[in-house]
Amino acid sequence: MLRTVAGVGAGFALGYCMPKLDALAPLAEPVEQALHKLHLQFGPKPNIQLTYFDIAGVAEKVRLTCVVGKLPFNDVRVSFEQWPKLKPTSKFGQLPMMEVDGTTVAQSSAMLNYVGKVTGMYPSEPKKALKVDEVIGLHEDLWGAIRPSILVMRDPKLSQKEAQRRQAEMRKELADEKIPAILGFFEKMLAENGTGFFVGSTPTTADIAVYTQLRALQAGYLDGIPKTCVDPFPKLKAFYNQINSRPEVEEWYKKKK
Ligand SMILES: N[C@@H](CCC(=O)N[C@@H](CS)C(=O)NCC(=O)O)C(=O)O
Repeated sequence: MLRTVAGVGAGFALGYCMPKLDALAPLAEPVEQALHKLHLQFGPKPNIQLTYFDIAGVAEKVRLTCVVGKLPFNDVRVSFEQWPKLKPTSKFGQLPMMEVDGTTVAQSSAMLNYVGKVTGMYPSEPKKALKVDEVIGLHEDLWGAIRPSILVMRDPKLSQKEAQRRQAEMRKELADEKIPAILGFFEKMLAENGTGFFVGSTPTTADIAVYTQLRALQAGYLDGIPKTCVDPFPKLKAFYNQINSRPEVEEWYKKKK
């Protein structure tokens, strides 16, 4: 009986408060960011070591979230020559690996979520987090589309010439269809959000993941993918330029690859 009364009371209180909480929603983001900044500045910081090859690859989104979110980390780079010795000691036989206060984890997406939460760049509000995850899922689809065109060159069953022929064929389809289709979806999302960021009005892990991807696409090291592939998407290009010209990002790329 008491439980029923308490349940009805709580339900009523929630029903009464919710519309008012909704009205407070615009304040939530800046307040949350400010609290995170204070916590990062004065609270205990996790001790993070991120180990990866000396390339951008799948770890760059994690590194750059730490950089933009001002979360110190130990940036360990392993050469391809060192790797065969290290591989048997790694968690899943792959890099990156991240050590957080003595605990080692693998999987760059888990690392990105973690540093996003610590820096406040992964929203705690579930609907915003859902949007961030949606963008990150699309960026993973784009990598998934590109990956076979990289792996084909390592297929032991193919001659060098045949691998090159297949890669060129895949890259043409990527450049003409798959990449513009996904970049078009990104463009539409930016237009819908209207702040220059993918979600909310401050950088999230989604922005950083897409930025590092656009950076790789425009670097020109994927044969057959034109460096200009982002140019037909003005909002995406402006988004890229805006992240690219943040002082901490410029500083980072002055020092790193
Ligand atoms: N899903 C993993 C993929 C990790 C992965 O593919 N790592 C590659 C480099 S990007 C690797 O360690 N390759 C060396 C090997 O497998 O021996 C992640 O995102 O962390």
